[in-house]
This record gives sequence, structure tokens and C-alpha cells, in this order.
Amino acid sequence: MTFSNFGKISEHSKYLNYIKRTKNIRKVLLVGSGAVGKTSIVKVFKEKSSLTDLRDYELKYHRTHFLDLESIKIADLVEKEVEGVITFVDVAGQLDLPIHALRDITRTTLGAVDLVFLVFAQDNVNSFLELSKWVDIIEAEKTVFEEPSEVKYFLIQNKADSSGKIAKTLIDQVIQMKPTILHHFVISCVSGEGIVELQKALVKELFGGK
Ligand SMILES: Nc1nc2c(ncn2[C@@H]2O[C@H](COP(=O)(O)OP(=O)(O)OP(=O)(O)O)[C@@H](O)[C@H]2O)c(=O)[nH]1
Ligand SMILES: [Mg+2]
Repeated sequence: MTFSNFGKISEHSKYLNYIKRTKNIRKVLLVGSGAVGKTSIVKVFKEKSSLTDLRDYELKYHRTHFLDLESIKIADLVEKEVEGVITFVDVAGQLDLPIHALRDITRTTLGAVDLVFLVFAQDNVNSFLELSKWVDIIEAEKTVFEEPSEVKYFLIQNKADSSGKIAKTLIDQVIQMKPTILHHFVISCVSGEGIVELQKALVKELFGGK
């Protein structure tokens, strides 16, 4: 690529970013180990119902093989007359797959991302420890894209209904070390606990006071 081409691409991406802002389009990437509930979070948002309230088969685990994209209107997330859409990019939890969306189609997963959900499951301490791997990949790749210069995160502790426990001091230490983690949520896709709070904070973060 020549430098003059690079300038044009940069202008183009500025223009796309302008469209994104004026049309209220935002992008959220969900990462975390397999079976922590990334796809379930998007499903619960989309269906406006906890997994328990959905039919039985919704509780079955169908792992995401590569990537799922889901766009949800803001009005479906919070009771506000705000026009706009959030596109959720939900990737496979297995980073060691020969093909992984975060590595192989980085632009699609990370380009113009507004917020990252770091998801772990309360009954799986490894899923908490493995979050650093995801952050490392994201931080290594982010410079490829012009915006945002700093990736912001929501830390999401799913499966609050389970009996598993992870020491709060450990979680607090990680939050202190990483100021770009804006919030920590304790949620359950099964019971619906914490989902409304997460949705409200999400819309507030992405659309401000609107
Ligand atoms: N107990 C409990 N189970 C949950 C909760 N959320 C999701 N699950 C279950 O956990 C399993 C995995 O959920 P998924 O949403 O598919 O997990 P994922 O993170 O998308 O997994 P991959 O696609 O493999 O990366 C499913 O059987 C869900 O029904 C929760 O809050 N509590
Ligand atoms: Mg999934």
C-alpha cells in the first residue's frame, strides 16, 4: 500500500465514522471462554426474556463456531425513544481454533468497535483468568484501526445463579489494574438478574444522555 492510498483509506474511515455517529450505529464485541454465556447475553437482549422464560431448548448449549452478528434497536433495550442500533459481534470462545474471527477477520471483529464485553462465568475461574488472553489480542490489534484509540470494556460476570464463586478481591484487583474497564456487572441470563442494569449502562455509555 502506498502512502497516498493510506491517506484515502483514512479519509474513508473518517467518513464512515461520521455516518456511524450521525445514524446512531454502535458496535459491541463479546469475548470470553467457551460456554460463559456470550451468545446467551445477546439472545436475552434480543428476546427481552431470560433463558428460563424462553422455551427449554434455549438452555441447550450450541457453541458459536466462528462468529454471529446480531443488530438490536436501542428501543428494544431500554424504554427510551432513541433511534439507533447496536451491532453485537459474538465470537467463538475457543481461541485455539485453526480459524478464529478475532485473528482472521480482525477488521470485521475489531474495526470501529465502541465497547468490548469481557464475559466470564462465575462457576468457572479459568474463564476469569483467561480474559487476559482476549485483552492481549485486542490491545495488540487495536492500533490497526484509527478509532477508538482506547478500547473500553465492561466486565461481565455471568451465571450468578450458579453456586460457583470467584473471590471478589481478585476481581477488584483486575479492575484496579485496568482503568479501561468501566463497569463490572453480575448477571444471570437464566434468571434475568442484572440484565436491565447492564442494558441501561450500555445505552448510557454508547449514547450518553440521549
Ligand atoms: N446457569 C446458567 N447457565 C447459563 C447462563 N447463561 C448461559 N448459560 C448456559 O451456558 C451454556 C453456554 O452458553 P452460550 O451462550 O452458548 O456460551 P458462549 O459463551 O456463547 O459459548 P461459545 O459460543 O462456545 O463461545 C448454555 O447451555 C447456556 O444455556 C446463566 O446465566 N446461568
Ligand atoms: Mg456462543
